[in-house]
Amino acid sequence: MDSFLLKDKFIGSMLGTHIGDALGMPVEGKGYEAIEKNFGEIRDMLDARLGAGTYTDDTEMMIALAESLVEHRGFNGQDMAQRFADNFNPDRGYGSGTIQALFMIKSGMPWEEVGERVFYGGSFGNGSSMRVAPIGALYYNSPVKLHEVACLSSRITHAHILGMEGAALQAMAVSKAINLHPHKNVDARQFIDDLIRSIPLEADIYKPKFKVMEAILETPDDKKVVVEMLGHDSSAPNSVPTAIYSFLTHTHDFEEAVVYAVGLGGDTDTIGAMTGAISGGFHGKSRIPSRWLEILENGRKGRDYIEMLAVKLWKMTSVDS
Ligand code: F2R
Ligand code: MG
Ligand code: MG
Repeated sequence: MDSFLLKDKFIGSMLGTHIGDALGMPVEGKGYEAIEKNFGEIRDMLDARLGAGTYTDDTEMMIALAESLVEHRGFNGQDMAQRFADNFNPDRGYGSGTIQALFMIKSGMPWEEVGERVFYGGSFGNGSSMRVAPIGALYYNSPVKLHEVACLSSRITHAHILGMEGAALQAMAVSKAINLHPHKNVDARQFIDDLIRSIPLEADIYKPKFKVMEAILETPDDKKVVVEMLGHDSSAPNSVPTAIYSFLTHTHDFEEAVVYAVGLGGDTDTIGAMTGAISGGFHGKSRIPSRWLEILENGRKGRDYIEMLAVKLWKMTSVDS
């Protein structure tokens, strides 16, 4: 692939996370009917929490994950755990299990021991899936390494098999999107088949979900069916497939994919962030609406900083390959 297209896709995937997160943040927890009734379609970033265009835990954790990959030129568990804890701003809105994990890390517990203590056996929340865009990018041409690092990064806070498989699926979906040419049509069934084949799925939840997804590919407008069949809550099994579906039913346009994801209601910032990561990896930054890029928060660790991290990851792939 052309190196500058690849760079655009790395940036698109990480800024896509920020955009989906910020667009969905003001309506997180609301149902699709309430969103429709009160806002119609959400196409512009609303003022809530820390302001219009600001990010939540989804992007804050993605930044920490990327910082660690860049600093160590790959995975380092103790460093990544420490960066999650150091970046933690409770005002961004974190899940209860992840807060528990971050306090264990802050207390000095080794990273390998933390994840399994959350919910006595590990969390299957989507907190480890929402942050993996940098792994999907860095290992876009190394699926075995991608799988290994996605699972290890999940284990820090989400050691449950469903949490780890969710993170691996989301990272693999980002990498597959990066590998596709943005001007060519995407074969949704092929994408799903490739995805399932790329990840050794032990738990008996994701494969049936992908079968259902194939069956409802033609009916995205029936939000009731989509939400009932795929889910929209903050567990990984009820949100990672939903994000992949949002991308696959709207491959022609980044904006349409993310607006659709947020419109499904429920965990809107996170399903928006994961859809934005996949769709941004497919289209690249250059096909993301400028009005969205311009409104993103841009302080010390904001839009430009995220772009700089994406560029560093892209440079790592050209040096190492
Ligand atoms: N937390 C939020 N949003 C609400 C913020 C409200 C806050 N009061 C505020 O306004 O500031 N969003 C973020 O949380 C989600 C990611 O959650 P994460 O990091 O996975 O957390 P957790 O707690 O580990 O898992 C989420 C829920 O899943 C259920 N669950 C997970 N594992 C379980 C297990 N083994 N047994 C039973 N239940 C389990 C629990 O209900 C967890 O709370 C994202 O939406 C992000 O945006
Ligand atoms: Mg969030
Ligand atoms: Mg959320």
